[in-house]
Amino acid sequence: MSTTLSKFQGALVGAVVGDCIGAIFESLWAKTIHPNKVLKAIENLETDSTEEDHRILPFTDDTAMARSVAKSLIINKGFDASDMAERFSENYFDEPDRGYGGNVVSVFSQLKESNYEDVFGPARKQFNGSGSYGNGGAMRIVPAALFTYKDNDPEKSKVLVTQVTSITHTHNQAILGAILQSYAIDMALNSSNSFSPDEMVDALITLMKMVEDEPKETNKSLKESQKEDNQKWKTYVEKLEVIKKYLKQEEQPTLLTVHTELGADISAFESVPAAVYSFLRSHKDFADLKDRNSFEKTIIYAISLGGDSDTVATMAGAIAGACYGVDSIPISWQKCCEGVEDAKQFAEGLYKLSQMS
Ligand code: F2R
Ligand code: MG
Ligand code: MG
Ligand code: MG
Repeated sequence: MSTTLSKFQGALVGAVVGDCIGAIFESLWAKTIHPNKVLKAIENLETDSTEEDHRILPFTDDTAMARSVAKSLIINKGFDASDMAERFSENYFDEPDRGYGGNVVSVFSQLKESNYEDVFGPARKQFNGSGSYGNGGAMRIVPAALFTYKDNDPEKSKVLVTQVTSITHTHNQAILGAILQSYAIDMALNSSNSFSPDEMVDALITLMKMVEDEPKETNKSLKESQKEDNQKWKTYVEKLEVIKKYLKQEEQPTLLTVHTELGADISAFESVPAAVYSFLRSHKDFADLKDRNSFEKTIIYAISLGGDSDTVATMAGAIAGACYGVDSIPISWQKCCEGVEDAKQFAEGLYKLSQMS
């Protein structure tokens, strides 16, 4: 298999296993989860996978929406807003119990009512016009990152990510979070296993500085909305600077420090940086996880941060899988997660498109 195809499959399968395994813990909304507890659940899964009638962990909304993004991009060979909106909405009405966010479901209803003609209107109207700042855009963005990989152009990537996200999420924090997640996946696709975490975070800071400094035409600006929300953090760049500081420390911060400073909740601003850090931090050693590879460490660490564990793990898994390739994802995990084979097919479809001129 070509390295690029392995990385495409790694990104999509990594996202699926992060979602399915992370979802075991999502409903706890814990501040942190002891890594031994996560490891125990994973060991049970690994033992279980040897049984013929082993259990299958269901995927949640994170994967359901990523599948729609992948299918729509592949079938249309590009972005078709109405088609993607219809897939999101129809999928939700077919399987409403996948654990969707509390408010995004009203966007699906309004999209259906408009017969997918007013594609961006319903999302814009959310939360009195400020749009959703949830991580629902970032959690599903991996197929868009794979689609724009061949262009090697952050500007093109940003445009597609903004379009795909804005069908449901128009708040700047949601869009910028999806852009950061997409840039991290793209860098991982372009990295070897021996990449430098310090250099990667510097490169992300450079890219996000450019994006965050741009004047915003639609919606409220990030600064305005944050003034209203009275949030402690101003920009994604500041969060990336915190990650840079962590990586330089001899001892990495505690889970609680990371949970508190970077966040691990349902907002994009308080979850995408945690996913990026989970990936970068797992390039280093963990005292208790010596026999686990960097992909496995990424997932275990991301879930241990607690909070929105399926979503932090799906985003971290996408980045790690894009870096280390599909062979880094244990077969036992792949066997136990719903939607892995489909993810491989979507990766092939996106890979074929990336090979066309
Ligand atoms: N929601 C969950 N998990 C809980 C499962 C509940 C489920 N009904 C069940 O028990 O079966 N997980 C999923 O939601 C996250 C992604 O959410 P998304 O797509 O961003 O949803 P939404 O509704 O747009 O936003 C989520 C909540 O964030 C708050 N919020 C967003 N923007 C806001 C704003 N501008 N002002 C105030 N609040 C805002 C609201 O509370 C929204 O309901 C992922 O974790 C996914 O796994
Ligand atoms: Mg979910
Ligand atoms: Mg590139
Ligand atoms: Mg979640």
